[in-house]
Amino acid sequence: MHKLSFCATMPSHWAYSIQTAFMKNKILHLYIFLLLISAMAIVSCGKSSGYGSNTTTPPPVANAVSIVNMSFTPATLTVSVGTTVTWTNNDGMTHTVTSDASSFDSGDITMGSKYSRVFSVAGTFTYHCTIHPAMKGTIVVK
Ligand SMILES: [Cu+2]
Repeated sequence: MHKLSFCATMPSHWAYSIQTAFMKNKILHLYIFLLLISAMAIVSCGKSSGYGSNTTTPPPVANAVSIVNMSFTPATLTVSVGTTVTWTNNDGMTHTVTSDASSFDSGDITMGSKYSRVFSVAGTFTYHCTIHPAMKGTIVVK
C-alpha cells in the first residue's frame, strides 16, 4: 500500500521538478538577456561619453596666469578680445593684480584664490602687485 502510493506520487514529483527546472531556466535566460542588454547599454554609454570627452577636451588653457614664486607666469599673455583671464595665486603669500593705469584691481588674492577679468577692449594692459611692486605682468588683447 505504501509502496504503491509512493510510486504513484513519483511521476507528479518529477513533473513538478521538471517544470521548476524549466521555469528556473527561463528566469536564467531572462536574467542573461537582461545582463546582455545592460552590458550593451554600459558599453554604448562608455563609448558616447568617450566621444563626448574627446570633443570637449579643453585646449591648453591660454587665458590663465599663475602667480607663483613672486612672479606672474606667463609674464606676458596674449588673448583675443572678449577673453576672460584668470589669475590663480599658487604662491605662499597674498598678491594683487593691479592695472598700472588703474583700470582694474583685484584687491588681495590670498593663497589658492583666483581673480578673473574680461578683456573686452584691444590693447596692452600692464599690471603689477601692489604688495610686491617688482612683480609685473602684461596682458596683450588683440
Ligand atoms: Cu605680490
